[in-house]
Amino acid sequence: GLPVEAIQALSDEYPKPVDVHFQYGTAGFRTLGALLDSVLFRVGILAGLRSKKLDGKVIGVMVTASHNPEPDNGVKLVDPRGEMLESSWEAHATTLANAPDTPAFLSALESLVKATKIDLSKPARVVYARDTRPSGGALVFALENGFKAIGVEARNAGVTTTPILHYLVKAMNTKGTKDEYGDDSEEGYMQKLSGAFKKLVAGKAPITPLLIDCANGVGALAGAVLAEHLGETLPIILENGATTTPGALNDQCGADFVKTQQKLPPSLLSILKPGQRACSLDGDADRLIYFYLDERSQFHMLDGDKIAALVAAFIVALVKAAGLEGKINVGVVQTAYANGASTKYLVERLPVKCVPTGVKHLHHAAEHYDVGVYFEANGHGTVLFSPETQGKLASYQPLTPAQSTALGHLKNLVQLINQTVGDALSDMLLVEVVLAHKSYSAEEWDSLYSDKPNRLVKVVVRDRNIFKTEDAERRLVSPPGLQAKIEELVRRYNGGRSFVRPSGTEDVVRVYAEATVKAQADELAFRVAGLVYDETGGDPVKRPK
Ligand code: G16
Repeated sequence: GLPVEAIQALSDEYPKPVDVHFQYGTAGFRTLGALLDSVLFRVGILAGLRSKKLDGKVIGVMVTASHNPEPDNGVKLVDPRGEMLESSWEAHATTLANAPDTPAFLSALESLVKATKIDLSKPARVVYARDTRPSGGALVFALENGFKAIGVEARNAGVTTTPILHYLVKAMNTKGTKDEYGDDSEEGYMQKLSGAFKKLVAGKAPITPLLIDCANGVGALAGAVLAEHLGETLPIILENGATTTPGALNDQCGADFVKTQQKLPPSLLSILKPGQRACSLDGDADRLIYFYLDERSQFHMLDGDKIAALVAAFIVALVKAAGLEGKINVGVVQTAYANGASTKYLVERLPVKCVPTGVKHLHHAAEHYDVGVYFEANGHGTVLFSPETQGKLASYQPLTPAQSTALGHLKNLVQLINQTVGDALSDMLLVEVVLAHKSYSAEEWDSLYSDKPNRLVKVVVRDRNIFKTEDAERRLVSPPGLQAKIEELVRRYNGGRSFVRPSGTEDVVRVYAEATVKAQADELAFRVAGLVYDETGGDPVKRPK
């Protein structure tokens, strides 16, 4: 049975805050760090049970709130292959987190063990890490007490990026098998990525320095180690690396700032030179947005859609050059946030699918292709090579030296790309490889297609849960009547498109709008936000900025 006494004694130290409802959503549990102690303790136990359920396979636990403000924090579980927690367990996580007191928590645990038929005599193994948030240390302590309560063999991966934690989970679970993913250490990750990168750019012209905005987060630490491994092959300039300055994380910098504000982080104003390539990471380094200033010092952003277009076209060309056309099919997965111009560019070349926001949706859809390229417009994404595709690449006999070269590149891409989850550092190296192969400047890459002007705003509403969507979040079904009003408005704008969805990570509703002209996109977004506000407004209310 469960170690009831051990759990009881520790659980009483972590009472659930009253009047708070926790939900395991798109990005795990996420809210103010100060509210999360009990959740972390309980997640420690849950992770142990998940591992026992999977016969002692290693489960990952990441403590982060990624792109959200510094006072927020969160926790997400990683399944044995380095992927997001299986969705049926999200509900179990939510149930455990909301048990009002220790007896209720214990009985929820008993039900879980029974319902999912967990053999408690199995071992439990977990690897865990956190980002640089000030609340992280105390939350990890609560997590560790959860491990103690249920008897987990736990490995502390310290302060590191979300994608590195995912890598570690997969590496630990494949260690010593024929599918070994890499050495199960941060050093192993760095060597795998930098080794593949060096092979892929060998013989290409020297690469000019790349500036990285680290969002004052954990990407600065990992970025510094990666820069050392890359040396001269990719000169890196790290900016916004103030990981210990209170309030600095994601503030006026980072991938989410650049994407939503569509402007340069002010801290880079006097640093970035026209023509120079730069990119921003987010708070846990799983998102990536590129940008540059043109000769007139005008800002241009290259978001997740532009990355998908660049990378998908490159892989299609390599597959063809290797003589594998028709044998390996490449497809792309996007969400409703994908810029209309990117979707148009892609559907003319490849199969494209649209799914709801959240990496797990994109990841699963991408698994249906031989090579699945998935990116959210916000810069979160990766490329998946199916096991069959990897088998084909391994056994294929090229007929010409040119085919052999292309095949080699494809095999190295499999090593370079973090296939467990979107990874800003791995994606950055991928972009740099394509640019080096095509001798593209940021400006040339940007010219693949022109983004349609767009605007993203948020509306604080009393209850975001009344907003329900369908058709991959492109249409609202609730509150009733609102969708018709939105469509009525959209029709009045040239090239107009707009949709509304509740955020999965913040207490807000998001409104996205596109139009042929920027001022019209802005106006459409504000008017739709106005509709949302009128429908649901009340206190607490902030007019959208
Ligand atoms: C998380 C998810 C992303 C998703 C984003 C959406 O990002 O991992 O897949 O796009 O949330 O946020 P919202 O639902 O608030 O619009 P991250 O980078 O915060 O982990």
